[in-house]
Amino acid sequence: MAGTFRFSFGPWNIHEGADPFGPEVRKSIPFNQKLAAYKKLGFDGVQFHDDDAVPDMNELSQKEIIREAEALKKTLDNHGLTAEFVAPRLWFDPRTIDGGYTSNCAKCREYAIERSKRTIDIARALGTRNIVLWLAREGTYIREAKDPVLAAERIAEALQTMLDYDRNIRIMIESKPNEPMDHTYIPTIGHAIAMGLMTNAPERVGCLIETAHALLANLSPSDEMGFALAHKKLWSVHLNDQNSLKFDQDLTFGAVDPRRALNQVRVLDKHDYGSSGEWVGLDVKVMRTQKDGTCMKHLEYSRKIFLKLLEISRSLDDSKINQLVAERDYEELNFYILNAMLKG
Ligand code: XUL
Ligand code: MN
Repeated sequence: MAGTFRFSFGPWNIHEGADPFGPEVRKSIPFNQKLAAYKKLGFDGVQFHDDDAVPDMNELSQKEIIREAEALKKTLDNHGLTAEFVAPRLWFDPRTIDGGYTSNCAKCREYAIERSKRTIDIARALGTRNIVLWLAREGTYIREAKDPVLAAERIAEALQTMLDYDRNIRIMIESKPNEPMDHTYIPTIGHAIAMGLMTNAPERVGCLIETAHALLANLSPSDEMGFALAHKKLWSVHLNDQNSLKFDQDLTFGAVDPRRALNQVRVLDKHDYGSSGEWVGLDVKVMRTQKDGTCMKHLEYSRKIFLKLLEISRSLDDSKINQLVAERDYEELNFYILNAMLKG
């Protein structure tokens, strides 16, 4: 019997529509109202940045942070929701202007590490062992600004400090090649997996693959997923879509290239993604043009599209595919897949 999937997203996926060229266009939806929407939209898991869970955490002591996170855990329980992961937001603070773990300033690096430890405290209180690192500013605008060898060593040292701080956590690195930086130090999933090997607990370092981030590196998201699955390192995903090489668009899953989306669903399904508790996470932006009251459809529809593609993938006749592969009739295979999608 084929597996079933459970879905998650982060509260930042329901937002007010500001972009670099204009202000908010929708009213803020209070956090509790967002939580109340999860189940209705078909989601059971919540992804958190540390300060989504504990706002203004830099103003609070470690004890206060843990107390707030424990209160949130009760709220999640009341909603029947599970925390999937917590990620340190290391890109907003003035101390992380030039990076966190790779900053050239020792005091700023220290801040990044301390903040990451608080993220782990929050994760523990929320009942998850998963820490996601999207290393937003660990890179450069000009190459001469940092030493790339030292940068890799500093990221490894930060990972090690986190792994030692709590021997139960595991770290999922979310690679992205650019934005906000010109180049980042962990642009692809191969880099993410290799970073784990620089620690003494590589079995607790895996990855999260985001569709758009793979596309920004001009790579195939389903092949990236396949590579990580072969290494047993695919511990989460951020499904979305992207219309060519530009800023990170976070479009509704499958909106640009449904076949590319089908192949992501297919590789996950065929290789039992989810059977060890992995979530199907979405990281999708609301179109700026959506009005108040219709700003959650991108989540509902991304999930529906995933399930429709799953149905199509499972309807494909594997013996027919194997036969066409054996005959090397890829033109026929191409038509078979497209025909199934266009009927679907
Ligand atoms: C940024 C991105 C983030 C991470 C979580 O491109 O995808 O939302 O997923 O920090
Ligand atoms: Mn993401």
